[in-house]
Amino acid sequence: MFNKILIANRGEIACRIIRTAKKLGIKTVAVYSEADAIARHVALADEAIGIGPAPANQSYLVVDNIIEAALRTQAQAIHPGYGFLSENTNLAEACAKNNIVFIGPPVSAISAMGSKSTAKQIMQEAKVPLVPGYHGEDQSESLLKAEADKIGYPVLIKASAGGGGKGMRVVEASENFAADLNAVKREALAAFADDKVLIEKYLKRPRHIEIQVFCDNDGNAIHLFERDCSIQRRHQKVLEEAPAPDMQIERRDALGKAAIAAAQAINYVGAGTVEFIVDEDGTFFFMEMNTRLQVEHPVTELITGQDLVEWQLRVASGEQLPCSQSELSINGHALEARIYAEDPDRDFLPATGLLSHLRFAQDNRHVRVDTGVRQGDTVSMHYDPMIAKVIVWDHDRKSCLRRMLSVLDETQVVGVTTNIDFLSSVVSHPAFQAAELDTGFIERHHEQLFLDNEEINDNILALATLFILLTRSQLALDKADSSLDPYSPWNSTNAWQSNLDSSEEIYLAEDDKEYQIIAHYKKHTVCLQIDDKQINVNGSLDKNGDLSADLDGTRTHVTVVMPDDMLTIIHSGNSYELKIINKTDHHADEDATPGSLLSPMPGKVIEVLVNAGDVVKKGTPLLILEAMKMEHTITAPMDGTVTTLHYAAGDMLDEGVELLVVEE
Ligand code: MV4
Repeated sequence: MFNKILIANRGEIACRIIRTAKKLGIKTVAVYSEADAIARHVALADEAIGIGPAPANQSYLVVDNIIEAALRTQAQAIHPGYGFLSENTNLAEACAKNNIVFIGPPVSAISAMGSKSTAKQIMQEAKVPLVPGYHGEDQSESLLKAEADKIGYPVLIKASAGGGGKGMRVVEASENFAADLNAVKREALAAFADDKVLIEKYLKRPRHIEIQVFCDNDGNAIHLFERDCSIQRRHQKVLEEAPAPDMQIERRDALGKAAIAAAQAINYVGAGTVEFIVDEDGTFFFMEMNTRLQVEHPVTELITGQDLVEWQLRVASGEQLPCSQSELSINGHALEARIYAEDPDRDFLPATGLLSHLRFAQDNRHVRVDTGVRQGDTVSMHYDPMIAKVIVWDHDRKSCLRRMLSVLDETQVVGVTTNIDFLSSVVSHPAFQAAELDTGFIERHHEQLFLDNEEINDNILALATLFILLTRSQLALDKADSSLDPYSPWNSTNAWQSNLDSSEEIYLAEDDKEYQIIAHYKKHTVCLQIDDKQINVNGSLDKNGDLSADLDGTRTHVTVVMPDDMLTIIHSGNSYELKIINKTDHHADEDATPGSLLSPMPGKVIEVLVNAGDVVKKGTPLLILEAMKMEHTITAPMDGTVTTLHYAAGDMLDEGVELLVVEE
């Protein structure tokens, strides 16, 4: 086994790998960009080496910098995690040249799976089932069209070099074939500099089922069952579970055998995932093989009781697989939810910002939270916006889902918008509960999954006001001299007494809606008047800032975070944001220039689609922005003329800057 390894990654996966290394007594070296100097993965590692500026292509993606860090610290092996250089043959080759072990498969296996059509060719020879289709060398339009006609419509045209859903088009009928083919070729050439395509029968409601495989250097190969990853949005997985609901034993066995055949066809070594699409009748077809450890590996760990990173380290150091196929079995059910900094109501626009408050459920036998951030860290525009993976285990699927909902309710993030409520909507949806899973789930149930946020109600206003009054009287008490108070400093009765028989007005605002609350101080409580309703309130603040409140005799417990004049109340999974309005120096926000379009996030301008002077219609695409692997199109808010353009393709921008102006 190694004495010291370097982790060529960041975030939760770097932390995850360090955890197992520590367990095995292996020293760890972290690498970090300038944006990550005080990141959690750096703090957890034994040593850490800076490898360059924040943009990944100047740090985490620079092979030479990673190799140099490993040589300098005398790390014997490099674990690439997922993403970044994990499926990059240059890193694997550079490792070999420098006598460092690459914790991953052989270069030949990575290359073999890099092209979709090569992969399909190999799998066909290995008798792994493929979607009926064409993946040959002849790319003439007439031949491709003849193949499509033979398969029968609808067909799917895929870019051979594609991935992650880029460069794909469904052709509904023969007469559309030529136009769709040209569109895919154009996209593929622009995105991958390679316009080779393949054609497949289009499956209407496929499930995404993948098999975890593991191979060692002695030719042993086993599988660790399946994961169902059908719940995706824009080809990004959102929820993953194991085992797949309703999986028959015979089918699992057949999938496992096919996955092992796929791995052995390319002389695989280490952890790999073979992805299949499964038709409505259960027929399965090879899709692609991922030659790395996957984000969703924890669900497999929870149902098998194995540590896959430990397996990777053992196999990479030359040991045989830790157990045989017959020693593995499925125990219970596991579900993973990916918590992202993003806004589901704005088409999952990535969000950035300071995590001013962050609280996760406690890890235990049923709950595991894998994260790379702590309270006070920043989600920046430079990397993937995933905040954490929440993974739960229970004896059966129903209990597992119930537990996930309660763990999501306990997850508190203030400072950046997240998908937590959206995840809860998916998990509680009757179709998800009934395991009606396929890759179109989110689109099909769109209406019900994007319910409006909970409305602010009188109780929330009362809780906010109570928190403000208690915090303020606490500050006054602290000032007065806490040593004079023999009782708890949070004793609220004392606080009220100084204000006996007086009243005051508190103003709170949500967006442009303003609320007035009048607080009448009584001997032991405060009576809050909100419109014509009265609520008697009392309560106290805990050490961690949580509020225990009594509203007309009903006790509730909420978390309140108040950096400056923004107040966030987190109450059983819902959070409410209110601004505290100071009436004495209140200025109306200055109106932005009409027609001025602001950048919704920090990012890079990919393309400017209009020129100054162009006449545009409401909804005309004007400019394409990219941040954190996602593209966003800015469209005209009304009919008008483009008068000012501030940026060109390639420019980097901050959030909130004026991009261009459209005048009526
Ligand atoms: C398909 C398909 C239907 N029929 N192939 C999307 C990403 C790429 N890796 C494969 N994908 C698909 N291939 C045939 N013949 C539907 C998809 C697909 C999909 C697959 C897995 C997970 C999510 C998906 C979302 C949309 C479409």
